[in-house]
Amino acid sequence: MKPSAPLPVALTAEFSAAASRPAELPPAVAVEVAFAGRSNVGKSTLLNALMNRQNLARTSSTPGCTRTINFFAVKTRDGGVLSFVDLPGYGFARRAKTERETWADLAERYLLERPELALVVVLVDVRRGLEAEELDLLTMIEDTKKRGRTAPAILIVATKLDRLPRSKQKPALAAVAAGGRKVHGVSVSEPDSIGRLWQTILGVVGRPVPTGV
Ligand SMILES: Nc1nc2c(ncn2[C@@H]2O[C@H](COP(=O)(O)OP(=O)(O)OP(=O)(O)O)[C@@H](O)[C@H]2O)c(=O)[nH]1
Ligand SMILES: [Mg+2]
Repeated sequence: MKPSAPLPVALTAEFSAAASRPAELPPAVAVEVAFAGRSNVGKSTLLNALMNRQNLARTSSTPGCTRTINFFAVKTRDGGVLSFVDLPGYGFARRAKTERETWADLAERYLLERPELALVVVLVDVRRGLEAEELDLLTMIEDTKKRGRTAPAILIVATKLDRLPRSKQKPALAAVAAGGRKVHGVSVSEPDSIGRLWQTILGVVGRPVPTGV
């Protein structure tokens, strides 16, 4: 018998704030989990799946959909509270240089300077694997320690598993994991993969409570 899909972990989820420049970043109200990756990799789609909501985060088949940092307040079934943070994608070549610099200014400042940021989920398309941009991003986050701050935990998620035939999924995931990194494979059409990701996120951030801000 096929196991039933896990119960959704998110009890409620709502949009709480958007920032288009560092000065607009809202005060943190809970532990934050950010989703970073190339444009079109599936960040906003994955957030909707985790929050069990169809269209709370805007998605599009055209890269460059999310242009601001968007914050979502999520309550979990066991009483935890956390913020999910949808970052604009990088590597979107059609954008003007000034716009790319604006991304770097906003997203890098957020990723490197946010004390409440506990976990960065780095998304990679399972068919592309980790490329120079992803490796740069991982190094940048890991180097937070060198600047005397606590680095957030990192979790690599390989997206769009369903785009590969089953026989190719394992080798593709192993290629992303080469170098000893732990990788989660997900497909938004596969609720079990979303449930497993939720458990890993909660394993990192614990049962978070509001910061009381
Ligand atoms: N087949 C398949 N398609 C997916 C999956 N996840 C996302 N997509 C598709 O990928 C496209 C991009 O998804 P988004 O969630 O908007 O991507 P994003 O990373 O937020 O993109 P930006 O906001 O531009 O940075 C959409 O057409 C989604 O339907 C998946 O697991 N499987
Ligand atoms: Mg998006």
